[in-house]
Order: sequence, then structure tokens, then C-alpha cells
Amino acid sequence: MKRSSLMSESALPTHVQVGIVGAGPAGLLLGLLLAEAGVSCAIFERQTRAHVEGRIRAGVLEPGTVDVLTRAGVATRLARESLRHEGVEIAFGEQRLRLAFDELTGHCVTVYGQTELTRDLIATHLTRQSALYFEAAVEALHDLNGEQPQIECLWQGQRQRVRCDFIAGCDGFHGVARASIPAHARREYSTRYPTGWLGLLSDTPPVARELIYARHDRGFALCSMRSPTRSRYYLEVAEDEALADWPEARFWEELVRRLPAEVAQALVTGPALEMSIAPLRSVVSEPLRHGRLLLAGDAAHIVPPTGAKGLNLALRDVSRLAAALLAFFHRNDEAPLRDYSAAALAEVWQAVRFSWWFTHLTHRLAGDDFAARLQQAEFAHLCASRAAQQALAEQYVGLR
Ligand code: FAS
Ligand code: PHB
Repeated sequence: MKRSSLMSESALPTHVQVGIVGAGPAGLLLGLLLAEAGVSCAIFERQTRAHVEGRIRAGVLEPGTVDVLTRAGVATRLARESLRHEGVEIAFGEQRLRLAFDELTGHCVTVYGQTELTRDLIATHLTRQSALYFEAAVEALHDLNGEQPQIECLWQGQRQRVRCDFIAGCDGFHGVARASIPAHARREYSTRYPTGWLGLLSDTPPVARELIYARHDRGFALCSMRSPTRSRYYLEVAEDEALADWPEARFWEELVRRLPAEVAQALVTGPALEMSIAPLRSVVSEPLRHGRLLLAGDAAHIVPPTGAKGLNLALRDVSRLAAALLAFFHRNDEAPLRDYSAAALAEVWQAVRFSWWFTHLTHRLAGDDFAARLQQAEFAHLCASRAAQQALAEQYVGLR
């Protein structure tokens, strides 16, 4: 039985069936799904465990995501501490529309921070004594078109190579995996949103029981949460905005101006535990496979957080990739691996499309008057059409 590599004396393996680059949600879940099925794997993460566990990112899980986490045996705390949300609210100034997910789709979403999920995934790896290496920076991938591609890793001051049957690139948007695919063999599709999200986390009670996506002439605002005592708020800001220009008092003043009056009156402000700015972009890199390298999650695609798709899409990729790798190792069936890229990309583009649409519905972006009128017309259509509400709800909970 492997000793946990989180102890400094562990050495890197010389060979594994699947080498995983990155210990974000994608790499961590993939490692659990493969290891529990008897496939040898190792996860290489360049940051420290504390750094990975300290990231504050997503907050909403689709039913399908909760299912795969439950099957992987990492949903015990989630089941105990998460919040079941049966709807969200969209506000246009003082106009408010609640989308009742349970009524419109028969499903709901789960509010549980990615930070907590990452901690649960790492704790499970620890318990199962996985081959999980922190401060192990993957510097290069070699022989991707051969039968034994290699991961070159800097570990405890030594450059070492690990031979793999397959390499899973789960190293996020700035990782080494996607960049290891020759430019002639891949194509990137991207669009920029001239805006960013300024986020604030506070130990204050959420302003409402469910999330509120607020469109306002001054810009978008989102009221979210992590628990009944911890809130997460976002403001749309210019893409080149400096965090130093946003003392928390200014954040709260601006949030109040963008919310419906009744909601703003209920807002409880407090000290910021964290503030950060994330750019909004959509990027898709095709294909998701090059030789024996397979990409999953942000390593392959980025979506604006508006539709709460990034984390859910990453775990969709992983669920599909794990099944394809198990078909290969358990049944020598190569078809699911051959089909992985096309099948995953079909879902990726649906999530990219929805995130793009929902961002354009709710954000000021370039702020031209024509776009603002279109937004009003779109919102009026939503308010008048149950079919339109159902379509939005189905995409938000991840049914389409
Ligand atoms: P991740 O980026 O989470 O993990 C990749 C891992 O690979 C990291 O730990 C990194 O350190 C490691 N790595 C990179 N290069 C490496 C190398 N060379 N060697 C070894 N390891 C390497 N999604 C939502 O749904 N809602 C949100 O509100 C939301 N907010 C976000 C805010 C920010 C600032 C960011 C960046 C993303 C946000 N996302 C959000 C999207 C986010 O949740 C991602 O979809 C999710 O983290 C994807 O998980 P992974 O694919 O595992 O990638
Ligand atoms: C969050 O709580 O961080 C969150 C929720 C919904 C989103 C984006 C972020 O669409």
C-alpha cells in the first residue's frame, strides 16, 4: 500500500498507468475515480496543499456533479453542510423574477463552496493514501504520441521523469498540458468580455435565501453564499480594474446601489474575509486529446462564472474521461477514449453558449444603449414565457 506522498520522504513512482497533472477539482476527482477502480495513478501539483485548499472560487453544484461526487465517496460533509436551492432570482432594477427550478425542471442545485469540495477531495486522498504530490511542478511532457509518454517533474529539487500509459492534463488554464500540444495540432476559440468580477467573502448572513443575479445600468451584481452565516458577493467591474481601488466600504456602497431597494435594505455588511478580481472570458481548445494526452476541465476550456458552469463542466469532463480510461484498462475497449474529445466538446460548447448568453443578459459589458434595450426585451420575454423560464432553468441546473 502506498504511503501518502504528502509525507516528505515519498519518492515519485517510475511508472503509473495514468499520470495526472494538477490537483484542482478535476485532477483530484479523476485520481479518486481511477484509483478506486484499481488503475494506478499519481497526481502532481505545483502549489502547496495550503495554497490549493485556500482558493476561493465556485459555489454552485449541479445535480449531476453531486451524483458523481457521491459515487466517488466524497460527498459525506457535502450532504451534511450544503444548502439545497430550489430556485434563483433575476432582478432588472426593481423588476424581479424567481425561477423555480424544482417546478420547472424537477431538480434543484446545491450550494457548496469549491474550497470545501477541494478540502474534501484532498482529505479522501489522504485517507486512501493516494499518490498525491504537492510542490511537484510538472515542467514538460514528453513522447505524447508514443506508448509511454513521460511527465517531467521538479520534485524536492530534483528533475525526475515518470513514465505513464496516459497523461491527464488537469492543470487549469495556465498549465503545461494544453501548451504541450503542438500549435498545428490544436485550435483555440475565444472571446473576451470587457469586464471582470470583483468578489467579496464575508461572515455575514446572506441577503436572501437564494441567489440573486441583478442586472443594473451601473453593472451586474450577484448575491451568493457559502452557508447561512457566510456570504459571497460579486460586482461587475472594468476588466482593468485595480483591487486597490476597492476598499470594502466602496464595495458595499456599490452593491447597495445595484440591488432592488427591498433587497438592499436587508443587506448585512461586515469585514471582508477575502476580495479578488477574476477576468471574464470564454476559451475552448480543441481537440481534448493529443496522442496519449487527454485534457479535462479548465486546462481545456474557460467560461465566465455567470452560469456557474466552470467547476461543473470540469467534473463532467472527468466523469466521462474516467469511464473511458476504465474501459481501456478493464476491457481493452478504446472506443470511449477515441470518442472522448468529441463527446466532451459537445457538452462544453453547450455550457459556453449558455454562459455567454446569461452574461449578455445580465451584464453591462460595453454598455451601449441598443444592448440595454435588447436585455430589457429578453427579460420581458422571460417574465412572460414559462417555456423561456424552463429553458433557462434546464440549462442552469445542467439538464441541457
Ligand atoms: P484548476 O485551475 O482549479 O486546477 C488546476 C490545478 O493545476 C491547480 O491547482 C494548479 O496549481 C495546478 N497546476 C497548474 N500548472 C501546473 C503544473 N505545471 N504542474 C503541476 N500542477 C499545475 N467556476 C464556477 O462555476 N463559478 C465561479 O464562481 C467561479 N469562480 C472562479 C474564480 C476564479 C478566480 C477562477 C480562476 C475560476 C473560477 N471558476 C468558477 C472556475 C473554476 O471553479 C474552475 O472551473 C475549476 O477550478 C476547474 O477546476 P480544474 O479544471 O481542476 O482547474
Ligand atoms: C459563487 O457563489 O461563487 C457563485 C455562484 C453562482 C455563480 C458564480 C459564482 O454563477
